[in-house]
Amino acid sequence: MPAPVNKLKQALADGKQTIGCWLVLGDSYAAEIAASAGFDWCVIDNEHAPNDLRSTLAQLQALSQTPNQTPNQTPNQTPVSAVVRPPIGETHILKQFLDIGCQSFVVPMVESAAQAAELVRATRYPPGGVRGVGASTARASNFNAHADYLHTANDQICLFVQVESRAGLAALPDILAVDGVDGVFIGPSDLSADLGHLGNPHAPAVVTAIDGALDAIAASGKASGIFAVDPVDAERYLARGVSFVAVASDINSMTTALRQTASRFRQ
Ligand code: 3PY
Ligand code: MG
Repeated sequence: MPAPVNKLKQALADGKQTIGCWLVLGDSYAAEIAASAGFDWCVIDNEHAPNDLRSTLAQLQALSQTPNQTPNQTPNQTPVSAVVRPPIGETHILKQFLDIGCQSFVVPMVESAAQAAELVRATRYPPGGVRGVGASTARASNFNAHADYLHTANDQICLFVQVESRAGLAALPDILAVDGVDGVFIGPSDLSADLGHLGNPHAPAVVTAIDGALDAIAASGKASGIFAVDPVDAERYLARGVSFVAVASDINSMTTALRQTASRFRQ
């Protein structure tokens, strides 16, 4: 049996637009709720959330077992796609996430084609890559039930690299030319900081830079992604054709709902 087909990679290759939820609570119970809410994918964030290998594993397990089911609709028995954001794009960190069964990644702070190429190699077995071979004892191969895992795993990896700095923007054309990079994800918060507008991703210079980057990504034929939990931003980016839009985060949804309810009954 081969490695599981990566539905997200397939959808992006088919030119589909997808929406997702960022998981920053670091909690598998919350992941289970997000998994059934109707998103195409969920990102388990290890960069800006209290996650580690074990909490990521618990969330991968929750996501893989929860049918996607929006209220009052027939369940879509295919589980939501799981994506991991590592704290940083290091080969040994990616190796561990790969072995616990993650097939899709959003890697922060990529600033050169060489760095992007190294990430491609980190996520692929030799001869094209440097991924360590230990999957026979790992969840990735369903504990060796996927007998053809080693020879089929490379084709099911979906890799987004994050461009979120001036250096990343300058290297964008070269990054887009790297074989094995499925898409480029823009991080508006870090990008605005590096452009001199800390905390203001809506500054005109930032918006212009983001739009220019999205145009370049679209022209390359690769998938584009962006973090846009403000619904006005999300609608704008979806209308622009962005293919991987983070339209929600578990913490954002929770804080918004709880604060609204508290404020309503406090009055
Ligand atoms: C950013 O906005 O910097 C991000 O990385 C989004 O998660
Ligand atoms: Mg960022």
